Amino acid sequence: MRELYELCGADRELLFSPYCWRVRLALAHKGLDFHSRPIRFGEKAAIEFSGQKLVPVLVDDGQSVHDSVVIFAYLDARYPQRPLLGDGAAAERARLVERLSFHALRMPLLKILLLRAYQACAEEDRDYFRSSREQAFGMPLEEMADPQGGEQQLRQALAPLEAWLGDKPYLEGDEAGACDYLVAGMLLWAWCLGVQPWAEESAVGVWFTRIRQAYERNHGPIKRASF
Ligand SMILES: N[C@@H](CCC(=O)N[C@@H](CS)C(=O)NCC(=O)O)C(=O)O
Repeated sequence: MRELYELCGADRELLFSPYCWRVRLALAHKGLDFHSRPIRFGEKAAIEFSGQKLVPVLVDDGQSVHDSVVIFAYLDARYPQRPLLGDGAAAERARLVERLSFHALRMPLLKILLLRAYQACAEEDRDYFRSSREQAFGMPLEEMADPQGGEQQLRQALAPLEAWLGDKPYLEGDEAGACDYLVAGMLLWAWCLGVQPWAEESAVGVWFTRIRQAYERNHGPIKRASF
C-alpha cells in the first residue's frame, strides 16, 4: 500500500503544489502506483503522523517519508529500477540543480501565482493562506503579486535551460531523470493554476509538454484551474 498526501484546492482534483508534482512525476518514472490523499491547508492534521507540517508525504509499506528530494532518494534506495538521483556525485549534481533552479524559479513563479493559489484555496483556508504568506514575505499578497514582472523574471531565469535544451530532449540528455522532474514540478505549479508563462514553441515549452504529455498518457489528464 502506497499513499501520497498532497495539497489540493477547493476542488480536490486541483493539485497545485510543485513539490507534490515532483513526487508524482518520480513515482510515474519508476512505474509505481499509489493512492492519492489530497488535503487542503486546513486538513494538515492528516499528516501529523509524519512529525512535520508540509506535503508531500509518501507512506510506503507503513514508512513515512517527506520532502520531495528526500522522497526521490528513498525511492531510489527502495526501488532501484530506473534511478532518479542515482548515486554519489550524480545525486549531488541533481541536488545542486534542484537548489539552483529552486532559487531561480520560485520567486518569479510566486509573483505570477500567489493570487491564483489564493483563489484556488477553499474559502475556509484563505485566511490561513493569506496570513502565513504575508508573514513569510513581510507584505500583503497584493503587493507581492506581480504577474507581469514575474513573467519577465521567469523568462530570464529559464534562459539557461532554454539554451541547454536546444540540442537534447531532456535536461538529463536522452532520457528524463531527477533534474527534469525537479524543474518540471515547479512549472506544473503554474500550469495547474491555469497559466503557462513560457512560449509553447520554445525549447522549454516543448520539453515541458513532452514531460506533461508522457505523464498524461499513462495517468490521464492533469486537472487545470479554469479561472
Ligand atoms: N522542501 C519541501 C517543501 C514542501 C512544501 O513547502 N510544501 C508546501 C506545499 S507547496 C506545504 O505543504 N505547505 C503547507 C503550508 O504552507 O501550510 C519539499 O521539497 O517537499
